[in-house]
Amino acid sequence: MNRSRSSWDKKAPQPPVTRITRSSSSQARHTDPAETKDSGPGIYGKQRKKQTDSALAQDLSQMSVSEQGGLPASHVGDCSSEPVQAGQSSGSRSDQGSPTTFAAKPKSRGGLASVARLVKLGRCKNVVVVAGAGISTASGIPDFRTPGTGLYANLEKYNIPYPEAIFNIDYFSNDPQPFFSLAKALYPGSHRPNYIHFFIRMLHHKGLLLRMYTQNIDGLEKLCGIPDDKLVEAHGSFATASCHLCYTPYPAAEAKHAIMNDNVPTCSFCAATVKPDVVFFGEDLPQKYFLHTEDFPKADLLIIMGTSLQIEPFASLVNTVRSTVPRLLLNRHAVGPFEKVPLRRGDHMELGDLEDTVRRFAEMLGWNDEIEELMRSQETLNIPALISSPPSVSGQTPCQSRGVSEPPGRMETSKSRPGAQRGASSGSEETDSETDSKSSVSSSLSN
Ligand code: CNA
Repeated sequence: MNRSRSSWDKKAPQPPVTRITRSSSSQARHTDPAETKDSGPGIYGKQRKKQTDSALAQDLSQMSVSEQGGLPASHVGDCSSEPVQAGQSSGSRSDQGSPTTFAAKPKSRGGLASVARLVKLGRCKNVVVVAGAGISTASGIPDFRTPGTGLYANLEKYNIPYPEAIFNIDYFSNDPQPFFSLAKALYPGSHRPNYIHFFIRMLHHKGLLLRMYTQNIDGLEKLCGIPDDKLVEAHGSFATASCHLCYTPYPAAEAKHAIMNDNVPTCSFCAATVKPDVVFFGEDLPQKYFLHTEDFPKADLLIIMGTSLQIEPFASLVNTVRSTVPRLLLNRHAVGPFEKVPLRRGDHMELGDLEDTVRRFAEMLGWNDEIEELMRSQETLNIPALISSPPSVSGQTPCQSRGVSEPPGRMETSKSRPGAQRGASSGSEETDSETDSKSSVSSSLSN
């Protein structure tokens, strides 16, 4: 049994949280913190029911049932100015027999303009962005759950018993090949940040971004220049790698080299399989994730973009801003608390294609030209690779290094301790040198 799962199973309340594992969110999806009393040890230190991977499997099958009954996502996406049909929303619970069933339709209330007005009035100076795979589909990276194009709909080639097995740490321990096959497609290097990433970078440039919390593992936030101190990669990234068993760090470039060449990188300390520090189900979230306890109470605007809010504990973050704080959902369909009717006072959503929506938002804010200029200047630069080429170690491939002793210091990392920090410091992979949010966009990019 892995260490995370065992802590999840405990019935007794836990001491103040020091570590959190990734899980699906079938129970907490619609709940505010105050409503989670019956749930087991979780981010609020209250009892939370055990979450299993099969719960996610159930969610996924329920979702496909609901999608059959509704419009395809592409059609829903055409209705950006229309109220979303609860039964048409691929993420809606209303047609899934869920206890949280809503007869009425969540309404889009011209929220984009209202929020743009607040920003222009200077009322939003601590903006928190919560993002998911939907911000990167415009870069050509499929998300998980979009019917037809999402990774979960296209997993036949990985030969796995159920979709989320690909991110299950126990499954990986037994057979890393399915994840490594997927990793080859996801490894940073072949995709570029898109308009949405640069919009968030512009929020930072304007001095308004308190923090971006992303579930994405594609590294595009960093590539577009969002500085590390403004970014929480809650589900890790490919920028570092380590042994999945003893957590001994492993050179990320060598891990990439091995995986891209269909080899299995192995730990030089215990010979177990090395994996990129992407957070699997049942694994700890990075220590940096806990910044949310400071950030969310401070936020004066929350923007939620391109996520189905299905993965806990990340999904519940959106319920932790103050009740007076406006929340703006930009997505193809209503998700999480935005499926409730009526919407919470101060909640706004704009449904449709995310890139189109963000462009309109940027135009309302008068930022479009600056973003375009930023993107143009970025195009002329060679985007630095987050993971550099592996150093040549006397012709050895990483796989051949099995059994080679490491310097003793290599074991002295936080990762070798239970509940230790995972990926909190992204260390040498940093690309960002922008520390002054007011600095010139072009000059910071040319550095
Ligand atoms: P998800 O569950 O696939 O949800 C994505 C959401 O974005 C859905 O609600 C979509 O409808 C919406 N969406 C997708 N494309 C668009 C678009 N063009 N316009 C508007 N809305 C759109 O993915 P989540 O991020 O919610 O789930 C979390 C998982 C996904 C994390 O653990 C990630 O590691 C994982 N993931 C990441 C990537 C990446 O790094 N790019 C890719 C695939 C999966």
